[in-house]
Amino acid sequence: MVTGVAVRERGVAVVMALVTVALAATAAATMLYRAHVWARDLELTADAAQARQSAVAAVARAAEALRDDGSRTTVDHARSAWNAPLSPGLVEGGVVEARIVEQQGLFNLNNLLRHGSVDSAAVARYRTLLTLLRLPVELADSLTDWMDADIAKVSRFGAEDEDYLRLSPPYRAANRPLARLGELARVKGYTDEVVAVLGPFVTVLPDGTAVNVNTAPAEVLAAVIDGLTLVEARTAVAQRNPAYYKDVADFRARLPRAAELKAGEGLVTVTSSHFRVTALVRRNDVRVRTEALLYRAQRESWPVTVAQTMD
Ligand SMILES: [Ca+2]
Repeated sequence: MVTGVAVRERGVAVVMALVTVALAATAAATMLYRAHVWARDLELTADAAQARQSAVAAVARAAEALRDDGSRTTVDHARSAWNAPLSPGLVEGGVVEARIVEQQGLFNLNNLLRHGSVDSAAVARYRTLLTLLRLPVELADSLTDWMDADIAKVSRFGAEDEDYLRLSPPYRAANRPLARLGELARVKGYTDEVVAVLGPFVTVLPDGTAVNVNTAPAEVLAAVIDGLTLVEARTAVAQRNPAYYKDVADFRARLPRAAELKAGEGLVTVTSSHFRVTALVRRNDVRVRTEALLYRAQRESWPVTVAQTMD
């Protein structure tokens, strides 16, 4: 005869067994899930590692393209072989979009210093560029102060430690050449709006670089060549396509009012030594973006990586 107590005990036992089974199932599921997540993490780690390798390979491929073109040609212009996208699928292990962006058509902000001292002629050219871009010329003062070694303001529009230390969080002026374009955001007056207008015309390279007249926008040409108007600079830009400037003498000869205008010695060139390489690698769910500044010392030499970021 089965008593009520026995039924209850059996019932409890059944429930316990069910709970145990359920717990075991949950534990198994959890372990499976963890194993899955772990495997996924491993996959992601492997994808990320391979994507980074592909990004490094893309930069090496760009360096090779620059060396190849440099050893075959004597001039750099918009239709140079390096100015084509490096085709996707070039590098194993994912989709790669890579591109070489020539830098010497741009106004090098580090030219404001020459061997560590302020180059007032270069600052004047920068003011011209700011004017042509309809930006406040006072931006030249705050950038000069940011870069010059001293802590005395060049004008009331400048800014040094005393100004930046009042900010929250406080920081100091760099008092050295710019390390990267993004640094402008720390300089007085360089708002997002200003940088959006200025950015396409400027670059950050080691000091003392000349502007490539075959790649520079009209605004940059008009800024670096004393007396050249923006309209004349636009004509100079139109003239180089399809017939690029073969050398500086060719450029000078084809300038309007050639006799009056001085394309200063060392200020302009028809070749480029500095190139930025951007590469985006996609591999499954992983994305890796790299940007490298390459310096080609001689045309036939292998470019060296001056700076590189990867994220
Ligand atoms: Ca300073």
